[in-house]
Amino acid sequence: MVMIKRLRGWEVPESEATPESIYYNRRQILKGVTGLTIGSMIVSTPTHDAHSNETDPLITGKQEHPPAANQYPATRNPLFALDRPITNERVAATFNNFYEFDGTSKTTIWKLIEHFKTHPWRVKVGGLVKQHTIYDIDDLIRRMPIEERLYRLRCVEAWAMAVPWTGFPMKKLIDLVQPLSSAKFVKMTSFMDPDNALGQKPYFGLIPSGPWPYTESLSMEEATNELTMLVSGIYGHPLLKQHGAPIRLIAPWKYGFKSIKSIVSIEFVKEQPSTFWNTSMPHEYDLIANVNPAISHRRWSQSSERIIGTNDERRPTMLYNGYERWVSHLYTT
Ligand SMILES: Nc1nc2c(c(=O)[nH]1)N[C@H]1C(S)=C(S)[C@@H](COP(=O)(O)O)O[C@H]1N2
Ligand SMILES: [Mo]
Repeated sequence: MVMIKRLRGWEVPESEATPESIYYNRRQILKGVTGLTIGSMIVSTPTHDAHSNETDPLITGKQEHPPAANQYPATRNPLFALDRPITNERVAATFNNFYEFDGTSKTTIWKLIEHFKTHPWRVKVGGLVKQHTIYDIDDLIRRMPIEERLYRLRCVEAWAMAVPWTGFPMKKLIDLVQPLSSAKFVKMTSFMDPDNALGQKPYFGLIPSGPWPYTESLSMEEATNELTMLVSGIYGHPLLKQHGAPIRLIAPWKYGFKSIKSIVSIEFVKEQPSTFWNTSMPHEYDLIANVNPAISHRRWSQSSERIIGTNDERRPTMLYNGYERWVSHLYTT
């Protein structure tokens, strides 16, 4: 049992899950399949124009019916400046964690995602809240003040990127639906579609998966923090499916796994809910999961991070991923 559990892709750090030799072979394979010069793309200095309003036509994953498509690009909020270059869009779009589609590789998601249906899409808001509502995704985004923000994203596996997200503060939705004072946590749930998302089958080969659907949770204080966004776009256009279309969370001071993709339900609850990671691996992924260089993962250090899209540049990990100013008052340690 323990042996089998140790084999699961998400239980090994990225450096072990994707040894360099395999990584470079994959680059060759990608090159063969698409005809792209992926080698130069991966090591190039990012120069992407975040406001191009166009997705690279060679990247699969475009939504067939992107919601509120004419709202892009949105105005960039200058408050959220980066300390590093924006990651090249192709790098970000071809290196993903999305276990619903493949729990063993990050470089296959963009090729497995075409049959994922993101339209029609509704988001149900319920639980301890005055306005129980089912939003059509197009209506929801049009009702909200969308803006662009440059944020760092740090995966618990110690890779990091920095991208322009488009979305709205989660607080705007919370203000609209009016949670009751008894609501202490927000529980978010992703879609369930094992026919198109093969990772949701109970086993990948012999390796058990789940518990599906993917769920995540924030405290009300975290959910209403200025940084917390519901995101519908990236690089100045609607989200690609591999990034969690049509709507996902971004909480940039927490490890990436908290930023749940392709949300179908937002529920206000009294007790802290269980989550995908905390249920499947309680010893390795805690519920809070704030980025912290001083707290090692059980099997690897978190003191530095690898910047994807560079020639393996490493940077020191920052407490709260550099967002201390916004969130340190929420925590005692
Ligand atoms: N539904 C769902 N959301 C998810 C995941 C997932 O597997 N399923 N992976 C998480 C992890 S581990 C990370 S690091 C980020 C990756 O986001 P990206 O692929 O857009 O970079 O998404 C998070 N959200
Ligand atoms: Mo992650």
